[in-house]
Amino acid sequence: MFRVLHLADLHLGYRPDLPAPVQEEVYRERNGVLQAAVDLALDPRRGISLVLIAGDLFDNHRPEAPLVEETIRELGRLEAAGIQVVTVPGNHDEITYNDSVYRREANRWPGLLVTEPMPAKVATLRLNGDTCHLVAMAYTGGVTRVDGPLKAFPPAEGEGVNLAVFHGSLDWDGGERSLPLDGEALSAAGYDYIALGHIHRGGQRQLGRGLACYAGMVAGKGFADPGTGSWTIVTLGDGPALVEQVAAAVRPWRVVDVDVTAFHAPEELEAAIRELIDPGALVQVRLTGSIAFDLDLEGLQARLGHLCSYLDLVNDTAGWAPELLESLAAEPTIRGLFVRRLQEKLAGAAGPGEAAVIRRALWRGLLALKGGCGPCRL
Ligand SMILES: [Mn+2]
Repeated sequence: MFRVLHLADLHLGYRPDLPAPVQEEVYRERNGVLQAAVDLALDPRRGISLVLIAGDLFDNHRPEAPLVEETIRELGRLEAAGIQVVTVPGNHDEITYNDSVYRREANRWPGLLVTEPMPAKVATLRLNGDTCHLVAMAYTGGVTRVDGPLKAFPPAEGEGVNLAVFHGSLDWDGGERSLPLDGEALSAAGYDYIALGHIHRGGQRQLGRGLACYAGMVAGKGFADPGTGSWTIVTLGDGPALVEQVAAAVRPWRVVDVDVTAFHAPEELEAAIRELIDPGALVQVRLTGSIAFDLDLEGLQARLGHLCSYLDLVNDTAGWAPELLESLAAEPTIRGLFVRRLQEKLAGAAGPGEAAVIRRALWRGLLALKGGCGPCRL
């Protein structure tokens, strides 16, 4: 029996889309994820004997020199401690290019660097007394033969544990730039565990007698790609593969939707947002529904922004509440006339695009008529 730390999609070197100085902070923290992984693998209580990196270790094929040095140093710590390490290039850090980090540093890359352009047996390892056969490949543009999902996988060996490592997609829809893998062919090959990279949210699937698993990206890249916040540790060699997720100390990216329809005053909304802000996190609050009061996003940002690492307030509301518009339309004032005119236009709008423009005009116009709002905040 042996244990594996399955890593994928660390995307070292990625700069998140954040304002300075929080961008620099998050960038440094994300790059520290490899060191944290190595510390975890070196912890004797974890009993790890193999570390797999299933692609996209770096965010691009030519990472900055200091980051490359740091990475080689970290992987070298594993090697020095007798822990095997296998690196498979991905699609962000593709080996195809002449100046790819994996071509330039191949001679001193710690452990096994996979360079075979098609699925191949790359090693037989002894891990904690067990024999482990390893199949892997490195997608190489112009060399890897791929015209649809890949099917040519070498069959598993009869004795020992059979492991495969790929950076690719089991559910390829033809649109995305990735290595497509055929699930049935992988089932038929008979591997015990298929360590995958590419799908950042992670996930598992039974394939024949084996288990295919996306480790997922540990530390997030942004609100739309928030990361899993956990490490993937696999126990093999004694029955079916057993996957454990262990919490990682990374800064979370959180998205929360707040329906503003329920609130009657700005103070109520502000109190509700204050309640749901997670202090250590990068937080996006998406406001939805319809609004019964003047929404002052700048004011909210100024008063609440310091409560977390970063606060992104997004106005996804449909506009003013219908009851409010009805009462405004009934006013014998210029504002009443304005609302009535725009409501007529809205009723005759040619399509959703035009309706959205009219709602925006209504929004801006009403704020301007209230006076003092200056250039619209919306
Ligand atoms: Mn990736």
